[in-house]
Amino acid sequence: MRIIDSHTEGEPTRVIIDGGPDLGSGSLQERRQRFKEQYDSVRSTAINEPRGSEAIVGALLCEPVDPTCAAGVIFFNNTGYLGMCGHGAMGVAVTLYYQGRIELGDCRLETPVGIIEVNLLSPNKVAIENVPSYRYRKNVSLNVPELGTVVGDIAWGGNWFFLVEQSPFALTLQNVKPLTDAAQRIRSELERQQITGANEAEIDHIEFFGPGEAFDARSRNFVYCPGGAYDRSPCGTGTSAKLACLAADGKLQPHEPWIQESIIGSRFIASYREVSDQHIIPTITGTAFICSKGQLIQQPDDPFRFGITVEGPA
Ligand code: PYC
Repeated sequence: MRIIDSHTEGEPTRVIIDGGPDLGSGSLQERRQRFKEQYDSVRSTAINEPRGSEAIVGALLCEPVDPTCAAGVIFFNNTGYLGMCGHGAMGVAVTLYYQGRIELGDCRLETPVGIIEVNLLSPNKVAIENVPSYRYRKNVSLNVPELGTVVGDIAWGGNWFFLVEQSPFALTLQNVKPLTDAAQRIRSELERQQITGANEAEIDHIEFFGPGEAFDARSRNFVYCPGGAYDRSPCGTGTSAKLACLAADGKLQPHEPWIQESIIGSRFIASYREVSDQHIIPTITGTAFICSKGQLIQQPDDPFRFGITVEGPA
């Protein structure tokens, strides 16, 4: 398998450019399901240690159903599959450009949750127009063991998020461990109480907010991802969910810029346009850089050729 790695505002993306599984035809959702059922070892090989790390989001390129799209893309991580991935879409765009497969300017990518518009502003600067995003529930109150009462909104930005306005700990890198523990507890409590997104969808991302550190940042965040890692970038789908909540509360006007800072101090510039009844289309702009390319090798006798998994050696 040949791969190109990039990072978007510090968060890594690994694009499989050759040697990935042939998922056949059908919608991107159907092909994601086939990936999960028949080729999950490819996901694990590409992302898990010793070849990868829990922070990496993988992207498998495939033929799009919609011929106006430059590519179809299925995102995955250390434990499973994502609907969309904002930083990952930026990583895919700079990777396709690096390979000479797209030019600067507009193109589209098809994901299992919809088509996104990409504007490659320079070889490393990308604006994406995400799928329609919306707030599903406001002020959901949870009593979380060891944290007490936590109030958050549930919103969709291409993945499901529980967004907590008052972070339980200061948003510093030194606090990654307590922030992660708090997010895990909230996720478990949501699961225990069967609190979900629309259509009983699991809420697998938790987002904490606090004041930005840079003079122009409107907010800083910590985003807990489904596999337990934290997003080094401000999270494209998480920022989309945040914009949906701000729009629903009348706290951010269409086209007004929102600078979202991440826990490592990197940033996305975001804004939105309204489409319909509480649905917005977010635009998220960030930078992504190619940082390595290579080939993943599996030797037949290697007990960890499929990566280190909870199931143990192959
Ligand atoms: O940027 O949307 C995002 C994302 C999701 C998980 C990690 N990054």
